[in-house]
Amino acid sequence: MITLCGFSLSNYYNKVKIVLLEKQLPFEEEVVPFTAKPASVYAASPLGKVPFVRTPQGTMCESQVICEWLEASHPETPLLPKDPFEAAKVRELTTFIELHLELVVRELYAEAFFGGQVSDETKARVRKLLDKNIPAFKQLARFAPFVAGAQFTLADAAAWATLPLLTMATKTIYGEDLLAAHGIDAKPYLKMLGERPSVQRVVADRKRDQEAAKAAAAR
Ligand SMILES: N[C@@H](CCC(=O)N[C@@H](CS)C(=O)NCC(=O)O)C(=O)O
Repeated sequence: MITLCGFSLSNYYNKVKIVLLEKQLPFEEEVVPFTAKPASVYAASPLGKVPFVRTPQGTMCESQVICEWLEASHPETPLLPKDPFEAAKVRELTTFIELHLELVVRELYAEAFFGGQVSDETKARVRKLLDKNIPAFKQLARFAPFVAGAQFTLADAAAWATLPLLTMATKTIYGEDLLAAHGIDAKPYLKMLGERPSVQRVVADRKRDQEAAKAAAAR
């Protein structure tokens, strides 16, 4: 049995969870605290980041590595095309989503979501990168109807986890949704993904955990 470790507020955790659900693999979940993580977390994930998995063969961290391992070990529900070139194109798009969008916009999260502050210098630097990287992503993305083409792939799990955060963070920090500003209307695409049972389960679990955290904070 696979144990997915992390928390439901994490976009990377939810990406892996969607892949597990899409593949209809049995798994358990283990909640990892935000702070004061026990040594067992660092033993599995040296930077203390989530998600990571516990498996009968050992532990593994880095969400995309986990997704690739799930794909290779359970090819019966494929989330990558059979053709190596087409599969590489899906990986190319996933890399753009995570490296050139998520990792860039992540620098805004402290202020956009967690009540912290981000310097004007960082905001300007991130803005400049996003103004370059979003059109680059647009060039590769297909939305036909899935982000890499006709089939749901690993790239959709990444896009579902990232695009709403990009919209929310840039709206809060710059007063405009930079995806929309660069001509990407992700709403119909995200609505379509929202109809999938895998996504509905992830959204419901996140809502449950957010409400429980709110209730605990009010106590
Ligand atoms: N490249 C990593 C990124 C994971 C990541 O940044 N996770 C965040 C939660 S979304 C985290 O654990 N942050 C806490 C920390 O860095 O201590 C992956 O794909 O798994």
